Amino acid sequence: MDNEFPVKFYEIVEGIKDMRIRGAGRIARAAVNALVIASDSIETGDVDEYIRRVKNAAKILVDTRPTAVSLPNGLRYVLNKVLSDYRSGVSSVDQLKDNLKKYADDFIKISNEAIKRIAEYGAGRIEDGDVIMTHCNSSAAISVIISAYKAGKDIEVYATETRPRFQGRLTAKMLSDAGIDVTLIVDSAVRYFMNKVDKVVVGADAIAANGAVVNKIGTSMVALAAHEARVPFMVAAETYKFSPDTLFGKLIVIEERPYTEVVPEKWLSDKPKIRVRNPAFDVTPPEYIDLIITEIGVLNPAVFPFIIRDRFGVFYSELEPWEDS
Ligand code: RI2
Repeated sequence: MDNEFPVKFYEIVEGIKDMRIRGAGRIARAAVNALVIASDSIETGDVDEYIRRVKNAAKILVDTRPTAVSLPNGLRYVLNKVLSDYRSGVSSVDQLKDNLKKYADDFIKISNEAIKRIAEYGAGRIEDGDVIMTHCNSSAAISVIISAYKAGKDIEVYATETRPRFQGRLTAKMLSDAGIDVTLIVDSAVRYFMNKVDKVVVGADAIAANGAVVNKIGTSMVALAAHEARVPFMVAAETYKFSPDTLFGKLIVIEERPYTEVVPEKWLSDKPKIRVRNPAFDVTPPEYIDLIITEIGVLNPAVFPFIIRDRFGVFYSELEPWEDS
């Protein structure tokens, strides 16, 4: 590993890669924070040099995990604004550093505020007495469930354990710490329990231009079981989970993680005919999704991309600000 940036920067990079820092929203905030650390460490009075090195830091961060679009979107938010300042003639490195820090703070604030709004809007869709199923560990989905509970609704949750990394245990702990009754189930018990469930709420790592949701592996099976049982399936996601690249025909890359997360290396070592695959995410088609709960409102998946495009505007030239133009 090179040492162009401070140790703390690389700790965040490695933390995102090996999932000590995980959850799409948290990854984005951590990456933006790491960009500030890198920016502050650049010792030069030459703005061109500064911009080149900040872009390099963003490139290192964007390569850590390929699927959660919140990560590039957070970096895009900050970097595009800094590049715009640079192009419009800001010629002091210190000024650009200050601006970058401010834009990063803005993004983190937007991100935290979004979760509060989602919690508020989503809780409105949960009724007293509801049994809710969730998959993996999404701060957006959990905020909806806890907010409904705090509003006085008597609810109960089924949480899948979420193989192979068992993020469901985190979810069960977080919800039970909030006072909610939780049943932890193996992923393959989803259909078995679906007839006891009133609503499913999950998070998202990315939402495509057709309204399809990319989330933790197994989500599409939960959606299928919910669809069959006529159980409403809701996704809680900040608008920066929308993948602008998909508007321009690009596909969301599904991360495939090491097989050692599934079986021990030793177990596989004497079985040459066995291959273990470990995709971290899958795609749930919009037909199986009833609602997407965002900070700008509760949306039907079909209209989601249009609203996002109209509201925020997406320009092809701004998609990869870390690349040299
Ligand atoms: P929030 C997670 O990915 C899960 O797939 C979760 O549903 C999604 O991010 C959204 O999480 P991973 O980092 O942003 O565990 O809602 O692979 O917290």
